[in-house]
Amino acid sequence: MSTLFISDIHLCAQNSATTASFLHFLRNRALDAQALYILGDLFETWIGDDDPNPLHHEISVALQILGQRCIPCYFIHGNRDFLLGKRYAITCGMTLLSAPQVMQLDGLSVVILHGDTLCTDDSEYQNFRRLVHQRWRQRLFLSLPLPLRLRIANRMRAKSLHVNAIKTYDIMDVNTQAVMTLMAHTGAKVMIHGHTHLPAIHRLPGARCRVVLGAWHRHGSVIEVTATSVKLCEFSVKTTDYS
Ligand code: LP5
Ligand code: MN
Repeated sequence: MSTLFISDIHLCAQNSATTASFLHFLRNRALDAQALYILGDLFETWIGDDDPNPLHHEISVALQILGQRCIPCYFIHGNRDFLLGKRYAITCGMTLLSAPQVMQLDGLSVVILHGDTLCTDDSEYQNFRRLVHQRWRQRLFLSLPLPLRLRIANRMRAKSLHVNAIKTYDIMDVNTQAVMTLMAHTGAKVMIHGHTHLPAIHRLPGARCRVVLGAWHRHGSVIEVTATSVKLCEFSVKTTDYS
């Protein structure tokens, strides 16, 4: 039995191939898992649990199947869906976790997080993150009419795409010192995160490693942890054949 980790699926109504692939994953591969951890950016954007988007209902119904099979599902917020709240999590049967979260898997100490907080060289983003994580701003935003919230989110996405095109990859990747500090602080042997869309297994000093999930664009990405291994797997989003 394995514990599965995924992130950065970026579900949205416009990308039906990714939705189909994710539903296939939930109805097949995930049913053999011991637990499923979603490490943020499940959705392209989240503007409130009261958004009547039919995709949200479709995904919650599919996630409920895990609960019915006694497969726990956990969710850590990403930078796109940090407003996903308890109300939606309950309809999915997901447990919301704060990050970073340290867990023991068959005696292996693992720290999990979305990954955006490790990108400390991107000071512009970290400032933006601090602002939008203020509770009062979030409450104010969530009290606005849905069409206005959607317009603001679209403006933010457009601005983000624009500034990301100018930023270097180095700035948008994780900061090595931030990684080492968190590993030392938590005592974890393995770190699992997403966000950077740069799937890889990075060996670190002291027999430790950092495993990075990919985004579900052309390929799906999943990390499987068993009692004996930590594997990063990619599969075609169209056929969902595992490799
Ligand atoms: O998301 P991605 O991969 O493109 O880039 C991220 C960082 N960008 C973001 C912004 C999100 O994409 C926007 C999400 C909208 C969520 C829903 C609305 C919630 C509103 C809540 C209000 C309380 O996270 C990007 C990083 C990149 O990852 C790599 O790490 O670089 O960071 C930025 O783009 C931040 C910019 O550097 C500065 C922020 C510009 C936003 C200005 C907003 C103006 C909108 C005005 C509306 C009135
Ligand atoms: Mn992200």
